[in-house]
Amino acid sequence: MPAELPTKLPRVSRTGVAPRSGIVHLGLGAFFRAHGAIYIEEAMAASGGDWGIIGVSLQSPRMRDQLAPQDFVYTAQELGPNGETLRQVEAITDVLVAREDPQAVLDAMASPEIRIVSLTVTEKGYCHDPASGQLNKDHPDIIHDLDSEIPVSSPGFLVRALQLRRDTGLPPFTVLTCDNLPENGKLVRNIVIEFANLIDTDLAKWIESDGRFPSTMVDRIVPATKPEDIVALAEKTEFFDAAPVLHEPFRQWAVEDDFVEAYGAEARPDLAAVGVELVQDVTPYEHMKLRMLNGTHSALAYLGYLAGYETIAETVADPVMATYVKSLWRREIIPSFTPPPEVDLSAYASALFKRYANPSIRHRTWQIAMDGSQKLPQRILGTLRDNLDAGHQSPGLGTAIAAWMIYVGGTDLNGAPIDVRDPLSEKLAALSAAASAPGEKVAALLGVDQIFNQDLAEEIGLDLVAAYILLSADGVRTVLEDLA
Ligand code: CS2
Repeated sequence: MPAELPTKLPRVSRTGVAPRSGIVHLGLGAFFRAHGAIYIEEAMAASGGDWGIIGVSLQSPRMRDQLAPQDFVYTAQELGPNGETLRQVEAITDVLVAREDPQAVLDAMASPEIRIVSLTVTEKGYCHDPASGQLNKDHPDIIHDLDSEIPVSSPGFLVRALQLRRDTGLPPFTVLTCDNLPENGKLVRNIVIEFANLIDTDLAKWIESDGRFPSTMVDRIVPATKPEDIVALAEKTEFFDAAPVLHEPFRQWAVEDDFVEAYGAEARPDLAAVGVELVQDVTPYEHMKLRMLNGTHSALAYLGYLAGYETIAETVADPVMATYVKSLWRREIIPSFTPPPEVDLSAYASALFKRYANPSIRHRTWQIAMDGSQKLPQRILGTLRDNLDAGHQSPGLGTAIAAWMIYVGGTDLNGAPIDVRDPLSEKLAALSAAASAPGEKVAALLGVDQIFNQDLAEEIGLDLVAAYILLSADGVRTVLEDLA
């Protein structure tokens, strides 16, 4: 039974004057509202500046409908292991719904006061091929957008809005991607320039010379808000907030300090004043975070789900799973990359374990398991590749991939159906179903070249078949115990 929302209580409301907008944010989900929006609000409080945020939902009107009646303010509930704190976030000034009114979104992005367009559109929102990083020109939204001035995809919105700015003599905005992708700035830059080249080569040249696409590493665990959370918060505050966010205390944001020069000191909020690490090169931070956090998150999501655990905290409360994830860090992930300067990776791993174990954060394995086809390359396959090149095996990561293969087959180890959410879910399920023996299933899934580099697929195939068979026959815990 879904919890009944306390709609009769007074709504949360704005306490001050709304800031003037300087940012358009594409993909206004819980993560950005619990991370970037809070940093930006704090930066405005510390050093001023007009950095209010116009949020854009690309598809659904839900966020706008929830936030508009409360003047776009919402509560951020920080859940520590021993207690919680509440704050009201007032940095969002408006929410637009691209599907309903794409022109309003373009107009906002092309207006002179906007100097940054930030994004959390998830991995699949870039419409690229995860294995190669290139724009996927066969993507239906890209086919549509190349042919129409009114876009539906995020690359389409970025390019068409930049085109409008160029045509009106404005400098470009800085594109600030906040998705968990490796070298995310470079990736979105390539995608935008590739797209622009297909519609207007002069535009592509202008973006290449004047556009700025800093890479970023973002980190904060933000589980999806559930109806029960909304009810519990209302009982505490006696106000109704239709869209609160729940998050852990930890946060980190490393950003390359490379914003559009034409705006001078007005090019970005004073992020350094609020603890954002402004760096020359974010790559080592991204490696660390994507491999150590997101890589193990995905491994625990598939294995934890198949072992019957609902959340990450429940998963790592099982000593077998705890030993598994600690040994993944020590034996397979830490040796695979060069850390950022002065970072102790063992300490980072211990801190991650405590974050996972925080029982107040109910982060579902099923939520993290979503979109695995878009996540595996940067979270797990790169680590595997580097280990193979260094002559090391990665049995723990191999077992995680085998678990993903069972998961996307759509049936758990007890024969129950799994609600698989992934842009390739139909294809993956069909490939798995068409093969009968485990060896054929593994081979068919490894053949999906949007995910797997085929040289790598060949090298890891036999180990994956063994892991797939063992997981299916003995179950997750026995296999992980034997790995220890
Ligand atoms: C998670 C991330 O859902 C997922 O795939 O791994 O959202 C993770 O919680 C964040 O990247 C933490 O910063």
